[in-house]
Amino acid sequence: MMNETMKVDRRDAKLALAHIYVAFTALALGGLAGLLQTLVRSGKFNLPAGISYYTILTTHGTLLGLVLTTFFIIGFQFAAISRTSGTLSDRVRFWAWVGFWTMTIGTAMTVFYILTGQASVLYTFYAPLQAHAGFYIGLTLLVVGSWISGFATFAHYARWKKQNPGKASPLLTFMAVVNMILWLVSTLGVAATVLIQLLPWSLGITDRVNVLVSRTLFWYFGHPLVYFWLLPAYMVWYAVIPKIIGGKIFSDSLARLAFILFLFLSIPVGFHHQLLEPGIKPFWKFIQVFLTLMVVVPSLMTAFAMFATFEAYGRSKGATGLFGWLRKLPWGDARFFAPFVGMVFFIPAGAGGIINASHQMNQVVHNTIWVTGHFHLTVATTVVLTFFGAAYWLIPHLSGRVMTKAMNRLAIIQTVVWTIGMSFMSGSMHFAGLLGAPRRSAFSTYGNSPQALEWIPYQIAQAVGGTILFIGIILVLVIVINLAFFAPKGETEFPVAEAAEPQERTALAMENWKLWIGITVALILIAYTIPFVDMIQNAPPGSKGYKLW
Ligand code: HAS
Repeated sequence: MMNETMKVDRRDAKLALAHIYVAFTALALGGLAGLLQTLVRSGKFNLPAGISYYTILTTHGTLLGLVLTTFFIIGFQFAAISRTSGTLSDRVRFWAWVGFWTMTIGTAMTVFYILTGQASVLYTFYAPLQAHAGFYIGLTLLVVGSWISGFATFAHYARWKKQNPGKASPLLTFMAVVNMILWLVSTLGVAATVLIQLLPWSLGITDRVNVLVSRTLFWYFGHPLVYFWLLPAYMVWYAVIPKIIGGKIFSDSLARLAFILFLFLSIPVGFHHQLLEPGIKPFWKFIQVFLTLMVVVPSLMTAFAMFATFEAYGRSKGATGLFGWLRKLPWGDARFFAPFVGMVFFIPAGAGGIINASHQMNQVVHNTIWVTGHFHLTVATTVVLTFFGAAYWLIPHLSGRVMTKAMNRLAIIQTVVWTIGMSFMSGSMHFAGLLGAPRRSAFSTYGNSPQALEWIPYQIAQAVGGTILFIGIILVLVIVINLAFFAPKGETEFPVAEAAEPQERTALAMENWKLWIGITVALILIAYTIPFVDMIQNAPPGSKGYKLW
């Protein structure tokens, strides 16, 4: 018989699906913008009707980096906590819907101001570029909505703890809670810069803005943002993939420890995005680079755990030799194949991150399109392919349908198309970046300078890759629409693996939230207090706002 936590309740399913629909709508629009960008940068295409490249670039970054991710993650996490800790209470579900609508209204507002050309400030909205106040208000609503969802998640977790005293929470619930704490603590930075600096400045209440402070507050948020994207992918890798392949979680405690390390180390590292920024003393950059290299450790632990899971499963099926286990993996199952390809891509992607974080090498790549290549491997491949792989069981589970063999085959083709498209696009971005090609810029031959002419073949390769990726987006949308509305009715499993050797006491010790949040705050204070005070005390005159588009 099905236990009450085996299937996500129909009302919770509706909530999760609503988030997922917005996420995939953002993918469709943001993906189209991405295609147009690569075509413009090839130098062979001009946007019609005077549309600015930077409007399209802002649409792309905001819809894919901020909207697709946040909505998919929150929808997935609500489904995961409902599946593993029981149906949401009516009150929690009510607040989750309030969160959803606040986020959706915020998104609609933000997109309106971007598409009407009033906010071409890119997804990082760096001052002194100044957007219409409506853009900042929309973003604020998006963040406030996500906070409401965060508190709804905590309330659900607290109820489970009350009902199960002395027990460790289910792994997926624990992970969702860590991710939402990470999100709450980090979004305080972006909320501060938007509410205290950018919004009054765009409304004309203040005349000038302290650029360094606003960028610092942005990156205080911006780096943990990338782990907010990554951790749900790790949730799938640790807790779902072992079940799909027929194995067990290598170590529940290791998974929990990795998540706690992400909580500690994701936030006090924002300076690695500002290594070339004047106004921050090298000592503080050094401290944050050191912490950045520490935050690599939980990813290395994850790599180890994944290899161990695959190898243990393969050997249990009789595999021999160093890599014999590879042959035992379910290559024909898109729920496994898409995330696995994501993992493989994360090896060069992570290596690229370590290059970026190394202060001297950062001078070579900073503000070049190499960095764009880096994040198309990390978020747009590792994370996104894992989300696609999760959608292949999550959507039919929630919609009460089943994935047909034909759709599974299409999903395998989709993954291959993505692999080819991204190899072209991200690969050539990395190479062009090493030759000095800038990021965040439209096509230009810079007065036919020989150096700029060298970049053009790579830019054409990016357009080829971008076109292939757009085909990949069409394929995934076909699959998603099928799974949500047209696939045959039936039961689809929400796979959750068991741990090889559950260690309840260790797992329980991992829920010492006061201590974990205390360490997180202490590390933030150590890494940020002195340089931040310095930035305010020794601030140059603030900057007026610029609208350069
Ligand atoms: Fe990054 C810039 C450093 C990870 C996203 N990053 C960005 C930006 C984005 C981004 C969006 O230090 C641009 C922001 C902007 O607009 O300016 N990044 C790092 C480091 C890591 C890292 C050290 N980044 C990510 C992840 C992202 C992401 C994850 C999104 C999800 N990044 C930087 C730096 C910059 C930067 C600088 C600023 C550059 C500049 O100058 O502007 C690390 O967390 C990476 C650790 C990862 C690993 C890989 C572990 C491998 C695993 C896979 C195992 C595979 C298996 C399969 C099991 C060490 C877990 C194997 C099977 C086989 C058959 C082989």
